[in-house]
Amino acid sequence: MDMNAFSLKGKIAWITGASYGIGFAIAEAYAAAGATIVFNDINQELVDKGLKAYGEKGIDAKGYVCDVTNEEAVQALVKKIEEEVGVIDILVNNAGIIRRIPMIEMSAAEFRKVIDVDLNAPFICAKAVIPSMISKGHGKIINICSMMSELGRETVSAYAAAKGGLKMLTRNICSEYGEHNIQCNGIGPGYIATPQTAPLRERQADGSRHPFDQFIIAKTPAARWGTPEDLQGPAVFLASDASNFVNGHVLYVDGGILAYIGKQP
Ligand code: NAP
Ligand code: GCO
Repeated sequence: MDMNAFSLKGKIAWITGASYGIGFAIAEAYAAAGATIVFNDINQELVDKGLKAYGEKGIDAKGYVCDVTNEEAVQALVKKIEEEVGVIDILVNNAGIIRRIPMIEMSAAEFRKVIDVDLNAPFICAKAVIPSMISKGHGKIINICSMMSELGRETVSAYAAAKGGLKMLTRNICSEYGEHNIQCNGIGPGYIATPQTAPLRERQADGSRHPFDQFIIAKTPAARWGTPEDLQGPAVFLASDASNFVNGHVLYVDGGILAYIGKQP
């Protein structure tokens, strides 16, 4: 086998919401594999934060302000990227939000906001890049799914509905555009230590671990939270030619959570 199949040399990768966290880690890995990095975030402050962070890693990333829920803005951004950088070969739909609210206390507006960012926006961004991928004869779309693409839990109804939908959007893009040599797959991270999960890991007043932290440790065979770096290898694989016959799949990178009933208390 030619191990260059795992290289991203000469490829342009757009990772949404990638100023920090999982998106940043994936972009860092893609740069190491040879890709040109393009990212966006919701405001200039975050984009500047990202540009500084990429620069400190020696990565010449291109950063843009764009709200991925705004189809007009996304269409304009893709056109600008194609003019300034080139045609996008790899799209990672990473931008996301979560609102942890019991369903009967959640407003419809709050529910819609989560669906808008976590499901509608991946549709909008994929729709914006697919035509040029078809013209170019290849493309990779990677949707960042979740344990909640498979499981529910209290207070995350909107997020689970969105991430479950994102799994099916992944399968549908595969179905509709696979004949154009476009592969659309998902990554389903387990519980990863990022700002998004920080509230679930906060130390208690007495210095003990957060109950949810202890719960996740007991539910994970690896007996630890994941790190954004744990996602880098799977993300490079799904963006590379090494996965050209992998399509419509969600690769769970969860330390074994989905396979495990959990350690007896
Ligand atoms: P994060 O810390 O919340 O980062 C998400 C990024 O997306 C932030 O920079 C955020 O900006 C940005 N964003 C939010 N709304 C946006 C919009 N409308 N337009 C553009 N950018 C927007 O999340 P993370 O933990 O790195 O997770 C990244 C992805 O992985 C998300 O899709 C999340 O659902 C998923 N995920 C996370 C975990 C985990 O355990 N951390 C596990 C499974 C899946 P702001 O900072 O302004 O919000
Ligand atoms: C939560 C967490 C999870 C993680 C991730 C798990 O409140 O349960 O935020 O949803 O973010 O999605 O895969």
